[in-house]
Amino acid sequence: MGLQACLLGLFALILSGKCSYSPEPDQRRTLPPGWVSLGRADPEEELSPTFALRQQNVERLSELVQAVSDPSSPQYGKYLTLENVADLVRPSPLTLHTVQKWLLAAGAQKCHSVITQDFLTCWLSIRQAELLLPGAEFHHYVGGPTETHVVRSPHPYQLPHILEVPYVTTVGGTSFQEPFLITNEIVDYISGGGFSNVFPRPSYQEEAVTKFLSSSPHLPPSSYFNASGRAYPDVAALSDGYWVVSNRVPIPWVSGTSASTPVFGGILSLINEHRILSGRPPLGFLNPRLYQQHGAGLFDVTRGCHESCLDEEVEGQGFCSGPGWDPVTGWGTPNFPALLKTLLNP
Ligand SMILES: [Ca+2]
Repeated sequence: MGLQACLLGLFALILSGKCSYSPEPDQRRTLPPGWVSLGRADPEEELSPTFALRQQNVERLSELVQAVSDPSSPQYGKYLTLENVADLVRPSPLTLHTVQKWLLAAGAQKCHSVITQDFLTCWLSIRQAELLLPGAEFHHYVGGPTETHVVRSPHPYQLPHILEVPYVTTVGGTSFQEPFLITNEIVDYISGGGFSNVFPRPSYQEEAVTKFLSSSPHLPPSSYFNASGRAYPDVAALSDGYWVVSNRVPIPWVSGTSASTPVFGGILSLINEHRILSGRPPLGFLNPRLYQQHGAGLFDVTRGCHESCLDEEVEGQGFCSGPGWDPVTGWGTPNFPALLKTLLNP
């Protein structure tokens, strides 16, 4: 009893009318390498899932995010306080009442929220949680570098909430053309990239994506991707051949965009440090600026394709990189001195 467990996978996404209240169709349901199942959870065991509540004024918030992220706007860098955001997005009394009533009726206890009131965490038994979320069946898993214990449902479940997360900068992967030398970067075939089935294309991407779609000589068949969706990645970084040192043990040849993403995040943190030292606000949501600047400060990756479906029609052929933005490496990989220069002001 009282096992601390958390649920991070409670994503209910808007899927253009096809599948309103279920997880994204390509959500991973197989165990990642290094994780093992310990079997089904005891029905009387307790867990504390977190629920995302529908926010208010999301369109207004979107306009404000656009204004503070757009270097040509007088509002650029003038961020809202958490209290300002809370006043704007706090779920309506009806939403709060409906969700609280739904959870309390299921037996949820000791619920607590956050300042914006758009997340609610409650304690439930496994039995209650499985009744609350039709389709769910909770199991114990253990894995990862620190042998973490988690409780997850390997089966999809229904959930009457909506959560939106399109405000992220996504990072693709590259490898060196000659793997044993620091040479030009080309596409790492494992790089993620393509088009969202969930989120429409944001306005800041319009020019870059339209240009790519009209000029790329190697597009997959149009039935294989949603050309009007939010395209990704936005940028890229090396994702091949890292040495990771964990508990003083060096592990060679670590690869993947889980390596390139923190590299790009670290570089942006360094740039933010320079901005703060010179009296500027941090960069905030980068994407509008990134696309307005057409990849200034980044090395354009123009060679290589990533892998796609391994079926007879496309035989693994995904999108290919090319001059300028592409849905494999975005605008390219960081050239730190140049990127710092271009992102330091205003
Ligand atoms: Ca490119």
